[in-house]
Amino acid sequence: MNKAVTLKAIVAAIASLLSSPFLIAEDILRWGDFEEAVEVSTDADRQRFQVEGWEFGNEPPRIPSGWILHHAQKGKLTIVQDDAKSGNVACKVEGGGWIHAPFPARADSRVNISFQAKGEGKVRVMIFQYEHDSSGSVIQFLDTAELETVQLKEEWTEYKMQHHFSVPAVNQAHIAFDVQGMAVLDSVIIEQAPE
Ligand SMILES: [Ca+2]
Repeated sequence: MNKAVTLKAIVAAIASLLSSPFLIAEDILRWGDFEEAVEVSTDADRQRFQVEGWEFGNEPPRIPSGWILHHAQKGKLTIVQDDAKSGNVACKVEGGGWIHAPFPARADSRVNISFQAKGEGKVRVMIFQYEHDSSGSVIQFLDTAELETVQLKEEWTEYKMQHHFSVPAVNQAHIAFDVQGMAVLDSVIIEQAPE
């Protein structure tokens, strides 16, 4: 083979590898370690973050940055400092609450999901799926994907699951936890699975 052609092919191959967003598994959920929080001390804060009806175990009340407390499935949320799996804090949810957090999705791709949890009862893991327009507004709510319901243990346990985005219109998703009992959650990681 012509040397110049070979070199050109190698350069092209390297360039295409470097431009691939899936070359290195990257956590696409920004807030899975619960390390940052915002205060929701006033009625105005609670309205702004749509957490009316939720109870809080911290004083002043705080919610983990990047996470949404479900507007209808309310419970009690506490940022716990004495028992974290990663960093300094973890997130305790009880009283029937659901929490969810957004991450980008691509139709026909797969994501690997892992998280650490401990507590009593069960956690049902779901993926809310959406089609967004280019400004980030919801065009349509797509089917919610049920992943697994895991039984919680007293000690920290890592749970792993995978999701395939089979709905063609999907371009945004939320990982959602329906806590049936009491769960302390930490180290939620979502990575694009290799093609
Ligand atoms: Ca943490």
